[in-house]
Amino acid sequence: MTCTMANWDYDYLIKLLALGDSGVGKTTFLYRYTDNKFNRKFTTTVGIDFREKRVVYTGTGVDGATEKNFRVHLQLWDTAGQERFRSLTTAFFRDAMGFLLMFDLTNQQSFLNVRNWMSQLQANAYCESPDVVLVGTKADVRDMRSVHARQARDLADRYGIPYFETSAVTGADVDLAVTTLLNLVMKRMEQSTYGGQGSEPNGSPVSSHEVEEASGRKRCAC
Ligand SMILES: Nc1nc2c(ncn2[C@@H]2O[C@H](COP(=O)(O)OP(=O)(O)OP(=O)(O)O)[C@@H](O)[C@H]2O)c(=O)[nH]1
Ligand SMILES: [Mg+2]
Repeated sequence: MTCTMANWDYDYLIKLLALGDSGVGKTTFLYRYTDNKFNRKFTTTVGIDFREKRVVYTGTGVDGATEKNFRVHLQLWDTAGQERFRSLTTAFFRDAMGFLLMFDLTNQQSFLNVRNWMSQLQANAYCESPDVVLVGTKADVRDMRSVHARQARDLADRYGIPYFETSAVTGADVDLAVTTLLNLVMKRMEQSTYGGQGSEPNGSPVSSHEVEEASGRKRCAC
């Protein structure tokens, strides 16, 4: 059987990366986003992994005014939260264009650690203020919640980044969090393309041959 999506051309290859403590739900979130399914089993990520998805982004054309649809190939890097993989995972920060910084709404410590993850990002990402979306996971587990929405929103405001509360069980706001991050990244790219600098970040338009599948799980050889 031929997978027609595998042969699509695309205009942009966008690399997003999920980070946060072990167990906050990075793998489960990405699985919900790409496959629209929930996985209850906890299998900790070893090192790094990635998933892929094709989406359409509506932006502006060359004149900076006309609306145009761009085919975007999303590469979603899934990092291990465990400390022992830290040097490997932070090495991947440099190549990513946007970040899903996740904590578990039922785990106060994972929220306190957001500051540490942010420092890691500032030290290792493409610039000191990369495009980041803060994500509070497991919003469906209401009775065990230990992080108040206001606390999280205050922190996100301090960093000047959007904040979403998501559930991989119900799918609530999973798409919205990724789409918001994609929009930030694409806006930045449009600015650098049409804003006078004439250069693009490492997400410049690419041809389809670099990608094998439109959706599904891939494992890095590292
Ligand atoms: N109820 C509920 N459980 C969730 C949700 N997201 C993740 N989980 C559960 O939390 C556990 C850990 O999820 P993972 O996605 O494996 O966590 P991770 O952040 O990838 O962990 P590492 O790979 O070790 O960094 C699993 O048992 C998931 O089923 C959610 O939104 N709601
Ligand atoms: Mg994982």
